[in-house]
Amino acid sequence: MATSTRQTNAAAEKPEEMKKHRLLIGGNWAEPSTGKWFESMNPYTARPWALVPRSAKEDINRAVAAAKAAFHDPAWRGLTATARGHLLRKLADLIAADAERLGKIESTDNGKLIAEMAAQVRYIPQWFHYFGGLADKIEGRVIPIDKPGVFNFTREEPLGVVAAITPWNSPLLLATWKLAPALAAGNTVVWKPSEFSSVSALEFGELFERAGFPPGVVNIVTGFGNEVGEALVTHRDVAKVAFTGGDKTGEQVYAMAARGIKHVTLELGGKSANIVFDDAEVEEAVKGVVSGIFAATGQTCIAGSRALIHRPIYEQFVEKLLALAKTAKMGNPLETSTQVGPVTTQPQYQKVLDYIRIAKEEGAVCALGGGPAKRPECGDGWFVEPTIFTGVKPEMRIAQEEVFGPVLSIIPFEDEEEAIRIANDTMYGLAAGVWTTSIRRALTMSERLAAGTVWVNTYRAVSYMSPFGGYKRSGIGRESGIDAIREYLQTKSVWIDTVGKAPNPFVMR
Ligand code: TXE
Repeated sequence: MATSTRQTNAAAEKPEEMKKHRLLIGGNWAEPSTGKWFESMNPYTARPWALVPRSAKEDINRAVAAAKAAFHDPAWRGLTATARGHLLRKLADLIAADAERLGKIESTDNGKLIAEMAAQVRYIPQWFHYFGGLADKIEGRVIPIDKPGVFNFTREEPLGVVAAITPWNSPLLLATWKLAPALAAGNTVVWKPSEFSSVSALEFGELFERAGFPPGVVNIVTGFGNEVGEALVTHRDVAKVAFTGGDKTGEQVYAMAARGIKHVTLELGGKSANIVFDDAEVEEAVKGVVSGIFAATGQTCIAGSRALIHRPIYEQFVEKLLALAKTAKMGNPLETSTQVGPVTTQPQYQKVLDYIRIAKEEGAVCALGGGPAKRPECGDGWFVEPTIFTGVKPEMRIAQEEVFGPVLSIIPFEDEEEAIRIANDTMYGLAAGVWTTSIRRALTMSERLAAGTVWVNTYRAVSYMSPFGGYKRSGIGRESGIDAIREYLQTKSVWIDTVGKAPNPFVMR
């Protein structure tokens, strides 16, 4: 049962029982050089529940040095690709065995539903199996070179030390999208999880050692973006930055990485349109729109935060949508019956409420919710009522900017042309949904939508097999799928003379 008062809700965690975590550097569990820890908050109780090391540049330096040493160490560099793949698959098995515990930690740390976090952690092993399987299929080519007396071939080589910087919304899943291909390709990693949800990363760290990864291949350093994130991105021995987070931070990370001419992948969120046509299966589309924005409390990069509804079904659709959204059960994310949990962080909670105020000031009509959730089952937690705005104009801030919370903007459209124009008219391009029974429409829309993922008659589906990433300001590069491994490789061209006769040394061969 959900707790019913603020007092009982908070009493779930006792500060004196908080676990004091350590950093993973070079295979050792280390204290931060600062000698300081910070509290990780449970969004449901709004109370601290664990202590996370507050690292500094010195710790990043130690971690990058360990990763660099491991990269060159024969214990890792000398492994056959098959042996490397085997380690990844061993890790996958360990994660599967530990999934329940890790899912519970994630849910406690970021407030997302146990139903979702447990399912995510159970699914994570697939990435390690898939990329583990790819490790020994990274092949170069023999080039039928146009010059006689020369043999030319390519080698696909790892980049070196990869910085993985991850956010708080799906901590282990989003890290996995980076770690699995990075390790399969033979890189080493320094992982900096979000300061708002570091606990699962530190617990996950133990599994690398148990799987048999050599020390230093994966290092985990916790702390704040400006204190350790920047030190990591700008470290001269980091070859690549793989980042998921907000677009403003992504812009800074990109600029910092550019100064060091580093490889970069960025996944930066979006303002995805969920487009419903009058020929859609309406009941399914209603569920799809609800799942697009209220699942995970809207805190997903792919949130369908704009519902574009075809004019002929507009009134009927909005009525059904409101009726379903009203039934959402809020409360303790650790209860399997809960459907909408708290917002993960206090600043994010404030940001969501600010956007609700802005939408009202802009003249949008609040048809549902519109403020903090005061329900008894929400206790002290950072809960926001599932909120739906109608009367939204495409140019309003609420229709252009990423809220990252349970706030939906509904916009009507007249025809396909207008739907495309509105859907594509934001600076983002991560995902889009289309609800229609017309195959022609499904194909046309999927071609014309400027988004890295288009779902037709479904929403929020991802897989280790399918590329994921953004158009426009939603990011650079792709995660998952066979080509993702290329984001962690570089190509070397090797030329071998086969005739043993030096050509004219004063001209290019
Ligand atoms: O993310 P940040 P925040 C969006 C969402 C949210 C907004 C802000 O709209 O409201 O971003 O969230 C690290 N150098 N998304 O502030 O800042 C930071 O420590 C290097 C979308 O939590 O992007 C964390 O590990 N690193 C998103 C990571 O960057 C820095 C998921 C992400 O934090 C840094 C989360 C710096 N200068 C938020 N500053 C998605 N794409 O799914 C911070 N970091």
